[in-house]
Amino acid sequence: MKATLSRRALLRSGFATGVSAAAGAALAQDGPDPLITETQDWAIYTGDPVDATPYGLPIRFEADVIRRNVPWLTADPISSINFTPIHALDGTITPQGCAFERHHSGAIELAKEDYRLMINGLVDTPLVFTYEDLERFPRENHVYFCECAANTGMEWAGAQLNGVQFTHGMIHNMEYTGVSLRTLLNEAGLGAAGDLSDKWVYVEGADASSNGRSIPMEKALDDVLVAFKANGEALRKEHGYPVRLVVPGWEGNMWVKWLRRIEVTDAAVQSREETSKYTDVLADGTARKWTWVMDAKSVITSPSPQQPITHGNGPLVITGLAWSGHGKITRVDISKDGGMTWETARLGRQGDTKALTRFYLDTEWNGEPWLLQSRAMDETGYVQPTKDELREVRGENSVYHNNCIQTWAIAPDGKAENVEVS
Ligand SMILES: Nc1nc2c(c(=O)[nH]1)N[C@H]1C(S)=C(S)[C@@H](COP(=O)(O)O)O[C@H]1N2
Ligand SMILES: [Mo]
Repeated sequence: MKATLSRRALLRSGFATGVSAAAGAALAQDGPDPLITETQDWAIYTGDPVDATPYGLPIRFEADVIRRNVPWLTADPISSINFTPIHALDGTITPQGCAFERHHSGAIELAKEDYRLMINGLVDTPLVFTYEDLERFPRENHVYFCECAANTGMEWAGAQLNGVQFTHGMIHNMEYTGVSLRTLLNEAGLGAAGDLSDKWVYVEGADASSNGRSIPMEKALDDVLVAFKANGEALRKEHGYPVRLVVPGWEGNMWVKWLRRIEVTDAAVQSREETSKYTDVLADGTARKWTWVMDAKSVITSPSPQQPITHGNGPLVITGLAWSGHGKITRVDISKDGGMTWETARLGRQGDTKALTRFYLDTEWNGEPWLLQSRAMDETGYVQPTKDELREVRGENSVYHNNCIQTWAIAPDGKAENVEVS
């Protein structure tokens, strides 16, 4: 009770939220509240014993916070995608259990004992590592976002999917533990490769699709990780157990799961995943390729179509996520009028490089219709483009790399809808 009172006092002074209206209900204002005046079951009976749940799942009241897919999007759930419920999460870390999955031939089950990683090609000594071998190299910890290049890909021609989970949910952000790829390449020795500036590595997975991709040596020796833990625990099967590649800031397709082979080559392999797929068809029909970096992007996660305003007038927290494959997010602006005027949001925490950054705008809503947008800026000075600006450069044939500003129309009843403004 005391906490409620002091919170109200803070709200009244305008100190906590920067706005004057109170978000709480005045005590005793609407008659007695049984949740305050009556002793509840949970205070009378004991709860679950400690051995009831050896590995915990979210409480049943959160059963809605799950990955979802869009059945018509792909022909078969084996080669498909589901989406992170970003509308319902806060902070920046994505729990593995609801982090989006993208498979080209299903999620395979590969035991640590059966795991082998080969490094071959232009190396001094071709090597094969077991899982245990990998654990004996110096380890690093880094938080990075992984965004599928197709995230927001359905929105090019107009507003399509009515939920931020579906428009922007092909993204997750985890703390990875692993060995730098540089360490493993040096273990095999790169002397045989000669001049490294024009060399590549070709990485492939152990699943039927293999999902092979070519990565320039400069990136391979920079910040790429061979990861075996995410958010402190083993990778989940669907994220590549026991080992996946982490390619910070670059399109999710290059983050090869169930990593089985790394070949040092003197040219890109031009595999399926980097020619017929994951290239961007421009207005004149030609295709851009090697569009590896995910440009700065942001989106408001609440309010949003799956997260309408339900609490009536007064204080409102607008929140969302921003990220850039080029480094740190430095600023996020929010517009309530479809991009005519902007307010600068507060960053939940100074952003990590190539990781999700949470932003908040502590504001007030009194039933006005809004056209809500967010616009991210990164440390290179890049500003997230509008949809029209992006279309001018890219045309409407694209699927991948849509990092445009998203608009939610907020109606007087608090509902939100995916719309487009021009
Ligand atoms: N071996 C393998 N690696 C893969 C894929 C795959 O199908 N097989 N899908 C890729 C794609 S397109 C993306 S976007 C990311 C998705 O990673 P996630 O399933 O952990 O979200 O993994 C990539 N790595
Ligand atoms: Mo992807």
